[in-house]
Amino acid sequence: MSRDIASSVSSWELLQEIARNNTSTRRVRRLGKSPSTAPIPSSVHKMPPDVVVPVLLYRDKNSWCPFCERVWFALEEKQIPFETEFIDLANKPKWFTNLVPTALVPTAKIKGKLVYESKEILLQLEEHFGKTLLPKQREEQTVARSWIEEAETNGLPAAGYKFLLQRHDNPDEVANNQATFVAKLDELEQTLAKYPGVYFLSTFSLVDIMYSPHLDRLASCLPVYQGFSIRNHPRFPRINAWLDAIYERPAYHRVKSDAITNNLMFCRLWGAEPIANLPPLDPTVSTKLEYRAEAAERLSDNYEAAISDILKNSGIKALFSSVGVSAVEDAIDLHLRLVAAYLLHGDKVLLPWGKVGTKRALEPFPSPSAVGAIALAYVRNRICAPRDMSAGAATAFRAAVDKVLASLY
Ligand SMILES: N[C@@H](CCC(=O)N[C@@H](CS)C(=O)NCC(=O)O)C(=O)O
Repeated sequence: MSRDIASSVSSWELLQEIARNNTSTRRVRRLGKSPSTAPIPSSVHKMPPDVVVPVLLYRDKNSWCPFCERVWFALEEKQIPFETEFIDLANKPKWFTNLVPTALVPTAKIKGKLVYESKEILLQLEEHFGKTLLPKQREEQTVARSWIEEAETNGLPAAGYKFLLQRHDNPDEVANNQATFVAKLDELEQTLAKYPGVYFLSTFSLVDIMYSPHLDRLASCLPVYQGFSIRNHPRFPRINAWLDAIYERPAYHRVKSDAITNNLMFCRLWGAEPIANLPPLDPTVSTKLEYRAEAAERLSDNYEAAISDILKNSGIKALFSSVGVSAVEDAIDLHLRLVAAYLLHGDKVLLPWGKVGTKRALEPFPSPSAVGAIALAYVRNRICAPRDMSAGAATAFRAAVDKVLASLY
């Protein structure tokens, strides 16, 4: 890294100030805890300061559980203020397993009453809070309730995940699983035709919320794990129009994961076998200033936790164990600031430029570029949406990391 670049990159304070002028998104810092930040519900400003928040949501600490996403989606749609308690599912605390008979998330305390099972929580939220997500007309409401049950029992998500996770050494099984899932999608396509408009019923409702986390994950991941695309498939025009409409909802933007998080999670948690590379980053998302500013704000607010995570988990520490950790930390810090600066200023920021085959002097040991390359390659895939930032911001972040990485050698 040339000296002039190192000295020209802004401080974290300045980067944060610029980022905060361009986004109103903020998170709560959770010092020393995992996750190190948590989103602030969009409705929290509605609460008078001395009133107890009416809903406590117990959810997974990766913020990736599709059943928790249903509840979070409804809370955001209904603008209910809530607090979150994160549960480590790999090591559930005793108080949680004593409290909840199923020991599963999501669980909620609604006005002090314990409710578990995502569907039950959604229905209880309807009982207690206005801005209903059930149709007002009685007949349609009866249909809604039966379709909510159906979403639990019709086996569509299970068929989708079975197909997704099917190993490729048995092509007949892959074909069978695909056929079963396609038949389920055909049924869903028919159901979507029953009411006018893009949603299941004549308005957006809990039925949409029951399906959205599962269909979003399956649509993101089946192309990578089975070469099967729901998106733009001519057989499923209504499902595609429905997905487009769900993606348009601001509340869904707050709770959804991006395609990279979804794909990495299936590999990490269930050992799914990819047959294609990770999908490209959508430039219509990664170039949006609001997402770029949010990503820069997240990074500038949380860089200390990011640096310690990189040091601990990327392999850098062992590689550079013979030199003091502070030089390594400085190099990581500099490259993260470069990413934040690029997010905020785009190509007005001069990136390092290549060193391959140049006559420039060799870098000192530890080479800042080598440290930066490892750190950036690690954080690119370490970022998890919406645990660390929104899906849009994560896409902008990954694109900025790619740009800086591509300039290092
Ligand atoms: N039917 C439940 C399913 C919830 C569920 O499976 N949650 C998973 C996380 S995605 C869980 O808590 N897993 C922990 C475990 O199995 O011990 C619901 O709809 O709430």
